[in-house]
Amino acid sequence: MRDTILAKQPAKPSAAAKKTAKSGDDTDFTLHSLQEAFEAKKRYAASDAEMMEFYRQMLLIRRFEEKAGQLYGLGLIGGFCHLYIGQEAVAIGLQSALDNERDSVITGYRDHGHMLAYGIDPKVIMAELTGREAGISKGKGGSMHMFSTEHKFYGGHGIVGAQVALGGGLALAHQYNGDGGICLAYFGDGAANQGQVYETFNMAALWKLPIVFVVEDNQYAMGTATKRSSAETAFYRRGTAFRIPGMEVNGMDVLEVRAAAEVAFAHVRAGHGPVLMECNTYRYRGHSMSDPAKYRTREEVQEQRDHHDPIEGLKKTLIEAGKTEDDLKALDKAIRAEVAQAADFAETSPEPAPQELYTDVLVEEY
Ligand SMILES: Cc1ncc(C[n+]2csc(CCOP(=O)(O)OP(=O)(O)O)c2C)c(N)n1
Ligand SMILES: [Mg+2]
Repeated sequence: MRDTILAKQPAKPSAAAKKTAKSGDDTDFTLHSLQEAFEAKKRYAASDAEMMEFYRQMLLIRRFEEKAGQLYGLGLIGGFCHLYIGQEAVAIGLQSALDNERDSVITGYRDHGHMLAYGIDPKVIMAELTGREAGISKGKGGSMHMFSTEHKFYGGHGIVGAQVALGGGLALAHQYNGDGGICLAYFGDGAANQGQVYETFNMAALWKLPIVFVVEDNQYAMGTATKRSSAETAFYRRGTAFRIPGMEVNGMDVLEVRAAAEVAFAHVRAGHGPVLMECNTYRYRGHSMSDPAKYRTREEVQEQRDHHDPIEGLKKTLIEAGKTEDDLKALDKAIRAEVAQAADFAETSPEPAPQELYTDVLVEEY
């Protein structure tokens, strides 16, 4: 994956270096411990029903985001709008392995896909995008600031990297309350260069917090390619100094992401502390709806669509497993109808009353 996008630096120690290191003093032992378990069984052995469900969920994100792009173009969505198209396998692969009763999720502003992956109703997400009262944040958060504490989804954050430190806090709450939950904290390759990320790594490792840090390396931070901004582009290595095991995952393959999730979550649930997972992925659209993406070629994007698309990839596996083009077309039709309904709901719902401006601003009781 990495070679096909942008050349990254050599990541792994040479075989010779590995050979001479004794397990006791091999400083990279911790780093690679989970990767080896994951590579032993790199693709999750999904049942046909599970595969269909992954396909449905990824397609729902794709169609939802396409519709959001259209509504933005029509002026129905204000402010910023960052689409998740291309990255669907990351959220679905990981969140399908969560225990929704106990676990929490936090991410940045590219959040619609994560909410859909969590099973949150597309209608209330779309209504939030269009700033309506029925939106999940009562129409006051918009694309970047959506929350559902009911679903243990803690945003939706516009400050790059802030969700990592907040995720550390969520993990501390899981540990303190002994509720058995883990936190999944997503952030981008650009956010990975933020100082607070490393402060959080340190405390999370020291206190063995139940958290999986997920770097969604979509190759760009706004218009800046990772190799132009990052001294170490193998992001899974970034926890080494804190003895956090790293995992390097093809984020365009939902079954691979799911297999990695199983290994990481088991480690964290067993009380061994955090894991840092790098998912290599690609965003097809610009950084936000206002970005014409002139910093990369059309061919580069097309190459990803043609050869690495997560939905097309799973479609191939499904067809090999006996599904027909017609089965998948019927599913697409149903999803398009669901998304169209969400858009109608969002366009026709009332806006919040003016007095809503003064609610949910300050916490009055603790
Ligand atoms: C603290 C802070 N600095 C800068 C910005 C402006 N900004 C918004 S998104 C972004 C790029 C982040 O890229 P990345 O972490 O790779 O996430 P992606 O957008 O690719 O999902 C920047 C610099 C911000 N919102 N917050
Ligand atoms: Mg990025």
